[in-house]
Amino acid sequence: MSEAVMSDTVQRQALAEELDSFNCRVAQPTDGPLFTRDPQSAMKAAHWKASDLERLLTKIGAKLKLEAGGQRRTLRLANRGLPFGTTPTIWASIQYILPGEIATAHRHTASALRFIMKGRGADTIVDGERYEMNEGDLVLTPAWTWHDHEHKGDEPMIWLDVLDISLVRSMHATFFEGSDVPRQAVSDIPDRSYRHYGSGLMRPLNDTSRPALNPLLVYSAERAQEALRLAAALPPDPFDDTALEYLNPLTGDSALPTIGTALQSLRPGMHTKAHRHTGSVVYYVMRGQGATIVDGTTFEWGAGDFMSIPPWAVHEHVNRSYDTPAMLFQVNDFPALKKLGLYREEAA
Ligand code: GTQ
Ligand code: FE2
Repeated sequence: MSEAVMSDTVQRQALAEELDSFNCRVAQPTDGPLFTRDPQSAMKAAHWKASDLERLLTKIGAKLKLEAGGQRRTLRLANRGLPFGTTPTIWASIQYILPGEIATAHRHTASALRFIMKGRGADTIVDGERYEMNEGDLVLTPAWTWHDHEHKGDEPMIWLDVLDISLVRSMHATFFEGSDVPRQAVSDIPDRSYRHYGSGLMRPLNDTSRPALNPLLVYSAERAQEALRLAAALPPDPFDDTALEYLNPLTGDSALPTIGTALQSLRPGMHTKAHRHTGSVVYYVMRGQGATIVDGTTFEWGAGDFMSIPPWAVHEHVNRSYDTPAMLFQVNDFPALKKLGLYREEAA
């Protein structure tokens, strides 16, 4: 058969095979476009109701045992549009720990945080510092820090875990190490970071910390909520009302380099303006009653609910109460996007 009568398909196939043998290719008609005009996220907006989560947590508490090797008992907040993760970058899970249990020591390159939802009497050790975990506290386990948790109280305890696992995975930078001992040794000064940096106002003179690593590991509910209360008396931001970000007190950057954390309050009767931005958000409703409208879908929420907002989805928030503020904790991936020059936002 001469070249001239070869079908286009056969020629194309032959070319593809030749290129492939050199680890090269040209665009094929079956390929999707290289670029889209704006982000086309496969992630779907989602809503988890407190009553469902409570029932499911009790169920996994009865059915799943904690074992050595660094396993945790968690309910992962999944997304129907994604093969993995709560958002394209973040895994959020609810950890359920029973009195007397130990979640044994390990470390990983994924950055992590805990936000305490319910209960008291558990503590966590992070690189030798020990912190009691109480409702509303934010505790960090920056990348590659050792951490373990023990529950010494007498009621089940639950907290939100957030890790940038999807981001770290996409960069093929996953490392994990389990410890030989269930719990780490605690250093002579078990709360050094809080004593030095916890005010958020001062730092040690002649500080020798490496500023890229946040030296502060715990943000108490009391101090964070007092800051929010003060800021909530100011005029509202049109899109977020009052939202304060937890920060690294040495650099003024976000508390973790990739994951953003914020406490938000919506004043009574507030209905924010709609906007959209790159980056994904997971919300936990601490108190109040309201609604979030995401790309035309309305999620009616109450205390204990979770919601997730996909990248570039138009969203607005409503406080349904005319006398009580609503308070929400959010995690997002804005710090990662900003560092890469990918953060954008616009009013709807
Ligand atoms: O508590 O260390 O939900 O390593 C997922 C991975 C919790 C933890 C999670 C973890 C942890
Ligand atoms: Fe962990």
